[in-house]
Amino acid sequence: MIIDRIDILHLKNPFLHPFETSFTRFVERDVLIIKVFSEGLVGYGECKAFYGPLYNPEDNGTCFHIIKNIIAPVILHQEIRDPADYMKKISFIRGNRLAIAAVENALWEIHAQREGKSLKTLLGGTQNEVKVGVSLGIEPTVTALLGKIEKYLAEGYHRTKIKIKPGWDIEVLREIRRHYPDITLTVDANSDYTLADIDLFRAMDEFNLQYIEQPLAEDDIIDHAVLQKAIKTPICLDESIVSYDMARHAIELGSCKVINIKSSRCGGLCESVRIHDLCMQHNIPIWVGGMTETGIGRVQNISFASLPNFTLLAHDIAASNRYFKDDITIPHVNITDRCTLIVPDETNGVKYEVDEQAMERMLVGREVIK
Ligand code: OSB
Ligand code: MG
Repeated sequence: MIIDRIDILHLKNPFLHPFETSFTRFVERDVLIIKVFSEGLVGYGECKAFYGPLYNPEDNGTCFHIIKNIIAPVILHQEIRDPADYMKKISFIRGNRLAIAAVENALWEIHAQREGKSLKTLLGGTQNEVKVGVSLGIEPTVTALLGKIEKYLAEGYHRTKIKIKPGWDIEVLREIRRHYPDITLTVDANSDYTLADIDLFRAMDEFNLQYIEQPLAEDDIIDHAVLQKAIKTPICLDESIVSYDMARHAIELGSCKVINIKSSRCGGLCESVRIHDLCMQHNIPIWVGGMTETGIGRVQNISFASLPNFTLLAHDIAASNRYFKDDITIPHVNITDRCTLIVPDETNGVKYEVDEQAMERMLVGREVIK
């Protein structure tokens, strides 16, 4: 495929309700959509960065710079055989994986159109349907959080994850378990604790959590290994797993028993399929994480979640209406009555298209690179 043009669309899609984590309170999805043009075909990739470097070191500003000034000059008007060839051509770039992944995801879409195959088939997906869980933000009161839990349990979500931060943890869990002793429950700390909190995590063992997600620093796998040895509850790493090698090191060190794979965080789907395969060899359960993405990213996550080792755990790929009134795919991402998502493939007729008009409604800026 010859790359003719790359547009970077800056959109803002308001959240139905604010989403609060240990690192910020989101009120909208402020996002870059990468639109790649190639010989009459178009592919879209969602850049998963946020308005600031809050979750990992990148943000929309750094991604815009890397895509416009570093990646585009290397691939524009060049022949790119496939996404793997793209990864080779930009392999001189250190870090900046969200930016690399945004373009990689768009190239996968063009590649799929050229091959006449679904993304699921190209990635080696085997499942027709995947299970979803919900991620719930920090609320002003425990009562408000219990109301949210009730709402999403009624919709059938297979796992409830709550965001925690110092001061919003043990007591909240105690209240949740008093009301819901048996639900599948997890917590996500987004790196807000240190090894000094080891007793607090020991105390969490009594709540029968499926896993504790990213308790310690985003760039740490040493302290996580110490913590994992001190507690019974499995640690699930999110932020720390940025590559195949980090996953390999974390598994070797015993830093976690579960991994959440976000293809964006790991520089794209090529690298993420390798991490999937590695975890399968080591019996490490995995699930697909989310970044409150728009429909474009959500649909690509569904295809990735169809790979064979994604069986045990529910994914953070909620329905569009978990976060948004408006979305940029037709149809919006909707869950089935079993709270699953059907994976688009060549045979089942499930198809999502990008809603250009919806993108125009949300547009706050456009950069055309050619
Ligand atoms: O840590 O998994 C996370 C949202 C934004 C940034 C980081 C995370 C999250 C979520 C939401 O937990 C997952 C989703 O529903 O998209
Ligand atoms: Mg997380």
